[in-house]
Amino acid sequence: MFAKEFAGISTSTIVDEIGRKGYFKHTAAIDHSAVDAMVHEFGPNRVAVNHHGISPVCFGRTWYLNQVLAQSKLAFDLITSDKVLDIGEGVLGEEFRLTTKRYYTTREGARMAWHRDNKDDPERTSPLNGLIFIFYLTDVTEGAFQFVEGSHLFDAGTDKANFSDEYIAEKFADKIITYTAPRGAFIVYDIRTIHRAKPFSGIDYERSSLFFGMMSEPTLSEPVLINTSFFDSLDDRRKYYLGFGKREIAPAFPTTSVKTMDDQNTAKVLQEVSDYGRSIGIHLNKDGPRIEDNEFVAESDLATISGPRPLQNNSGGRISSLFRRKHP
Ligand SMILES: O=C(O)CCC(=O)C(=O)O
Repeated sequence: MFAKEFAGISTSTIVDEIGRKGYFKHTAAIDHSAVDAMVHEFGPNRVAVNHHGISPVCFGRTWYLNQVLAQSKLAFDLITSDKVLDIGEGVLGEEFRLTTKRYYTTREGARMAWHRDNKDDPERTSPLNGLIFIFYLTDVTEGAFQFVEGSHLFDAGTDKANFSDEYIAEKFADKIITYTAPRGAFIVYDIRTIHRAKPFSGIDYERSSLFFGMMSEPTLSEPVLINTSFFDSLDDRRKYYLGFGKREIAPAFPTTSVKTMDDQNTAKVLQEVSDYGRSIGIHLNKDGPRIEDNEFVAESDLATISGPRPLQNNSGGRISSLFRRKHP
């Protein structure tokens, strides 16, 4: 999966550069064929209604799929690769845990504040050691990763983890690096670095990336779901890294609900549900859904549809009647 030239760069070169500069980047870290195959494994970005499996969530103008280790074998192989783990060990020492991971797609209008990642509270940084890896999965011409060079080492005048655009522009304009690069490029940086994804507007463009982080602090991890078909054994280093048998305290990022969907996706979900509803005689009017009189599936038919035990009715027949509506 790693491109030849990148695979040939020694871990010590990468670790030394992170030590000196706070980051290391390479414009051709993974082959385009592996990038495309990974994006295919992640699947399309859409809100899946009543669907078994891992699916993305819509958070404003950004799609997130947090459980990448359950969804993509290539992402699993990359995140648990020797190359990644050796870099982690070189910078953080023998024990470090995967704290966060996500496949995400940023669309026009997405906004992210300048921030540091060494925090367990948006208002305060903490003395945490860690690294973030970002792999670009689309050619990044807009919405690129931006960072303030050297900011992992300096006091930014506040111990807050988030900064306003004005503050950064005023203090550090000459230190901002904007990392536009082709798909397959990557950057790994110290979590104390001040950074953001550059906002963009007025252009129909999407940026997709794989992002994951590791910290020496062992408890700040998000929940990890893994597809067990992706490996047949794991060594102790990987078991620790993935948090086998360990507790985690961070919620899966980002926290979402029906209210975090943008207007377009709310409309799409409503359309999908209302098209289906209409096809079985449920119509939306100004007072809410209206159910036409219709024929219901017999209890015995339901048993064959849903398995040996029909759904239990604990609401006076109304809800289970809905479940039993016959398809036209
Ligand atoms: O994707 C980027 O450019 C930055 C992402 C980031 O900082 C974050 O998700 O916290």
